[in-house]
Amino acid sequence: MKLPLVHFFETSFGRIHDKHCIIVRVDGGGLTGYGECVAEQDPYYSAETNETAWHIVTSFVAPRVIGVDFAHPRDVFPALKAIRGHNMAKAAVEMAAWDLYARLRGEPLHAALGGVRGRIASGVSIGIQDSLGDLEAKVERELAAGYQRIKIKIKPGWDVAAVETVRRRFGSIPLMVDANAAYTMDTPSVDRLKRLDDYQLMMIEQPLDYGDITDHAELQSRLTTPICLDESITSVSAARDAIAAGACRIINIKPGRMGGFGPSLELHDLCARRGIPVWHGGMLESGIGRAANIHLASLPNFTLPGDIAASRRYFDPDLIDPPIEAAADGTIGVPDGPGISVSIREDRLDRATIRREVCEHATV
Ligand code: OSB
Ligand code: MG
Repeated sequence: MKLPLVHFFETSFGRIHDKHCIIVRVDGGGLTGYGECVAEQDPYYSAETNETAWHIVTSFVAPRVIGVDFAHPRDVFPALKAIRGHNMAKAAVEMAAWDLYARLRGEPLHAALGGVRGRIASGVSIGIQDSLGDLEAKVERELAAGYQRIKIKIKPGWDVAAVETVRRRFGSIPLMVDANAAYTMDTPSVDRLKRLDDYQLMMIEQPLDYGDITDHAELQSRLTTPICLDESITSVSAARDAIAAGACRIINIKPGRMGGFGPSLELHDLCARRGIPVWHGGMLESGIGRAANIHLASLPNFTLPGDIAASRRYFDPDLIDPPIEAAADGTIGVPDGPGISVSIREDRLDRATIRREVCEHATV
């Protein structure tokens, strides 16, 4: 799919104006499940792209799931073990399997996942802007809409002044920053991050490169602000190692990055046992992926507001109708219909589609 974004989104990786994604549909037992692949056009946030995900899903994931009986969707991720990496490709199919499973049982996805709350706390992620004035205007708008925390994207040169501007204008609001791996352990870089300690941020998300667990641990020992890892946490064992090393005090869970809901549930439980709070990340999902995320975010250890916000911040119209809305108190309701529980507008899906492929059970 290619969907125009309501506003451009800029991170330390660059600026995008359209969201490209793959929507996976799985048919079984007379019903259909949907999953959204969160890979991007460029291999910057992760090594995967939409092209690699297309290749992996059609050539390697599909033959391992089509016509196979699974007792539970938890069994899908382990069945893909021979395929190394490519978590986003795997997750798109695995999450569609969870949706299908919940629909076949006639229950909402949150029930299948073990959710415990009827509303989730919503925050927003504000990209790098053209000016500090634009940033102030954006923050003002999101606070007025009721969102419970503000995250701003940072990079060297758009960091201390941006945080200073927001703090001076809006006071002690719940505020955090996301560097998307833009900093290093060089002295000037660490000095910039250390200056952020003066602003009572809730956390600094992924300051260093995705593989640098040891460096994150060293950095955390020098900062009072908690470090939250995003890009680095691509498996339960990566999380175990990061926590043991003291590389983070908070973790953000994105099921796409983990390979699906199965490994995300394991990560959620691991963090709960280790006293690590989690929140649900976002990847500019359409209403289909966004709905799936809402169900996962209803689990008990999602104690911090996440990056799941209203559809209208991203797409107008969204692929679903009605769109996802946030209430004035900055919460989003967890829907109670079968599966992900949103109605997909097939006409909009068709209009946004730029490529389609049907994979079927090989008849020998
Ligand atoms: O690092 O959390 C991130 C978007 C695309 C890729 C990576 C990230 C993000 C966001 C946006 O921060 C979260 C959202 O609003 O969906
Ligand atoms: Mg992030």
